[in-house]
Amino acid sequence: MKGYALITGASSGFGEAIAQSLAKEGYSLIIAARRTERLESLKANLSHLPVQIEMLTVDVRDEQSVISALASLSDSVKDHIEILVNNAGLAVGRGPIDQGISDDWNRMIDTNIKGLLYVTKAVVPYLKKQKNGHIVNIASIAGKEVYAGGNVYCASKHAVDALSRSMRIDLVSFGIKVTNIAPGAAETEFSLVRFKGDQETADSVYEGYEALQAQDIADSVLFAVTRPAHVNISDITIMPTAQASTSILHKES
Ligand code: NDP
Ligand code: 8X3
Repeated sequence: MKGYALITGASSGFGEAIAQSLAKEGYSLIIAARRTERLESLKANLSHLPVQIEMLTVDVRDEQSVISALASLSDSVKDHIEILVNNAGLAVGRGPIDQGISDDWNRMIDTNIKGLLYVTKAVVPYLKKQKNGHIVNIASIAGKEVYAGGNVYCASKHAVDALSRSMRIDLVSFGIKVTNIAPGAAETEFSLVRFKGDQETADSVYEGYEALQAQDIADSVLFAVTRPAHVNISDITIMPTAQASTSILHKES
């Protein structure tokens, strides 16, 4: 019988699709995000599957709240966490460094880097108990390259990339796999969040080409976590066919 997969940012986009795919694969879930009603609806949608689903309403930026959320789970759940998907994250704003807004920078750094660290630190003790613990970090091609106006978001995802490589070293002796997934442009609520609710600008990001969909990322996660015990997929970079790099996106006019 499969254990639990804890997925942060499961209320939307990649996290929601990853949760659906892992539940269909037979994993029980711990789904985490700030929007409880979204988590409730995801849980209801998966109720036909023979898996357990726990919900954690948590802001990953708040370390104490992360610790309390984990503590609220029963031992029978915590002791069977096999997979952690560090997916919660966001970009806020896009523009030159000297016009950056400190609050936007803090939101990205606190969520994408510090939040990932808080959740990882809280969950690793349980993964160590497993023979097949696995951490999947959702980074970005913005963690491999930089692009105009991407400065702090790119820096935060470069940090995720570095943490994936560091975790692999720190956890290798415990048999814990670490997979870094670096998607390119994918159509989720990401751009709506980045452009602070400006739907028109968000929609324009995905016009003129076929963007990745959340399910494409979920398929990558599923592939990584279903390899044999001796195989670790270290890194997956996945882009739309129309994208060659962070800055080169072939759009039909
Ligand atoms: P969405 O905006 O659709 O989803 C983001 C998720 O993160 C939501 O579930 C949100 O939940 C959660 N989240 C954000 N802040 C917090 C927080 N402080 N505490 C807990 N949860 C939080 O975007 P995506 O699905 O596209 O993004 C998922 C990840 O993929 C992010 O790390 C993003 O950087 C990365 N990524 C996205 C790409 C894209 O083009 N879409 C490409 C490459 C990487 P809630 O608001 O309910 O808390
Ligand atoms: C999101 C992809 O290119 O908008 O991580 O930074 S990009």
